Amino acid sequence: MTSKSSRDDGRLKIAIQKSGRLSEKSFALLERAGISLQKSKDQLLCRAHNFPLDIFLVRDDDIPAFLVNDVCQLGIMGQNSLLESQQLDPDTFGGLQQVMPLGFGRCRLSIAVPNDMEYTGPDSLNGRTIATSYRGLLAKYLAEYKVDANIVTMEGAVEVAPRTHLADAICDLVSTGNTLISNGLSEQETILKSQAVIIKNNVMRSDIDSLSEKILARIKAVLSAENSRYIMLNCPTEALDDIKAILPGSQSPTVLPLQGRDDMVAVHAVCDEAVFWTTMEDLKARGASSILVVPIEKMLD
Ligand code: PRT
Ligand code: ZN
Repeated sequence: MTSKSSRDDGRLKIAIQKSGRLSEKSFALLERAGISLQKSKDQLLCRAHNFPLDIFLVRDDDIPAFLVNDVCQLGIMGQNSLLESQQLDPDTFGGLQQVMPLGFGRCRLSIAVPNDMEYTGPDSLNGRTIATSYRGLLAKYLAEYKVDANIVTMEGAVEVAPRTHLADAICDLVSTGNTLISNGLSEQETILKSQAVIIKNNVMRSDIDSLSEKILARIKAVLSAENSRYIMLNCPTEALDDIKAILPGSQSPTVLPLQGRDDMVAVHAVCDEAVFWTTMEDLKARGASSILVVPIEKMLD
């Protein structure tokens, strides 16, 4: 009897965070890309019904290892975690590629110090102890600025380290900044800006690679539709050039005649940027009327 191992079953495997800040948005993105999943967060594996694809639900820190061992071929994780793995172990993880930023999970890796500590620049950290879960990225930053500081590695609750005298300063992820404020810390240096990304294994079997390309194209389409708007308006023919010039991020708009009106046309355009009220007011001031801005559900170039 021949049985294919799960690695060779011809299905693409994507690793996403099982539970945490990136988990729901990762699921939602795959669903918007037309993948129908049976959600069962207790399991390690989740099969897609309508695409040869399995989702592995794992801890975010384990995603790079799932990829380099070819258990999974794509992963969704924070750039911060990927870059930290690559910094700590370039031989193992250096070949993983970031293929697409996803626009969620935005945060920054920052150095913060107690409000009452005098801080004039990275030099102020000389001889100090800094607590962090990002030893690799912090050490790289300190080396770049020629700062000689001690690093204490902590897995969590980094923000309490100065209060408990475990460290003088911290280096941690920040999004709203509320955690720093409520712990009497002030943000001083941003080491890295991060968001969720799709990562890819550098070597992939060709049949799996074509599945991966198909999913990546769908995800790209979802993201560009999300950021785009379809705009429709009527305007005097003579104002057309003016109107086209201020349509935000649109390529060539479609211009249609308006029945019974020689002096007016309808303009339809896909704008790949936000359309603000101020833009609509500018369009109106240049003679546009009946301006409609609608979201786009799907878009495939
Ligand atoms: O269990 P597992 O290991 O999978 O999860 P985890 O606990 O390691 O990760 P999780 O879910 O906390 O974060 C996953 C990813 O979300 C991170 O690697 C980042 O890419 C991204 N992300 C975005 C954040 C934040 N924003 C964030 N604010 N990760 C953590 N934080 C923490 C930060 O460490 C600090 O404790 O939130 C606190 C600060 O938040 P603010 O809003 O008060 O500034
Ligand atoms: Zn983690």
